[in-house]
Amino acid sequence: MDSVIKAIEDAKHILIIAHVNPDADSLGSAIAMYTHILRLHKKVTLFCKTEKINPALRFLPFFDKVKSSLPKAYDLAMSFDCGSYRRLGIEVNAPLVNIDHHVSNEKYGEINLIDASAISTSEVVYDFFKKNVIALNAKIATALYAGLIDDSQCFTTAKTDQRAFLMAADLIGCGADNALCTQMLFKERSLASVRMKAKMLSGARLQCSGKLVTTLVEKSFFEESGAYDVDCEEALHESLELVNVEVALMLRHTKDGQIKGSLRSKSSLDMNKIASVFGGGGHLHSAGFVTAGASLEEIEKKIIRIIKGKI
Ligand SMILES: [Mn+2]
Repeated sequence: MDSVIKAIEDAKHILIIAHVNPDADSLGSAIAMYTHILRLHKKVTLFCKTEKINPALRFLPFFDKVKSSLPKAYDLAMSFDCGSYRRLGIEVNAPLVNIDHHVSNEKYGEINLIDASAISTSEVVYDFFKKNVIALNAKIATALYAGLIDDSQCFTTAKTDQRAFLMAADLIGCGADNALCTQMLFKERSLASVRMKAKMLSGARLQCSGKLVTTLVEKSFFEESGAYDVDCEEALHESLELVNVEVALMLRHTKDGQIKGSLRSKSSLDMNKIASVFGGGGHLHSAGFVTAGASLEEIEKKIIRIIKGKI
């Protein structure tokens, strides 16, 4: 029997974990599994450490069931889209099933279901459901589809392949709501996020003969715009679309006084490798890290030094 199926079968109370500051892939994948476990009439808790989750994700089924406090007891935990143990935001006190697609995954689970070739964690969950002949209802399909279009940026990233489209077609057939997902993830934005984007893009700088674009997000940007952390993503993606740009770097302050770096590329330069210099990781074209003890400008300079001559 599949080891994950057996772990679920043996458990009495399962803790489903999305990573801190969840995106549609992490929360969508977690919700798909949560929905499946509900059907088994097992006790299950949907958990995310972040109290204020990006409201754009409120369309996901069971969004109102996400808890930011832990249950007293659980005997199995499952994490989704968490490349490192730190991303869970908690210490887990039970056997852990780690389901992910980051090439940098630290394999911190008792069971690790990791497919770095998958475009999204929701594809890993989808494959798991298919392999074990688990039926997809409309709620599961919508949650998985949200992860797929978010991580593939609506089928535009380099990793988008036949598998992605076949999965999409099947999910739509199972009742995934494409109009709702695309509306909420790509066509609806707050004024605060637009203001944040304006600040970020007006300060963007070209380096390395115009092949690297860097964006520094000052603390004041958040206070002045009222934007969420996740609202920085769009400007990062758009900066990568600039002509001749091959790598986009965004550096921003986190609430706990650290600096978060996000790297995106359309070249073959390995972003996961660069992020690992700062203790982070991710994928070939997309990676991130959290660091401390230096200014935004100092980290920017260090990355320029690493990248110079390579793109
Ligand atoms: Mn993902």
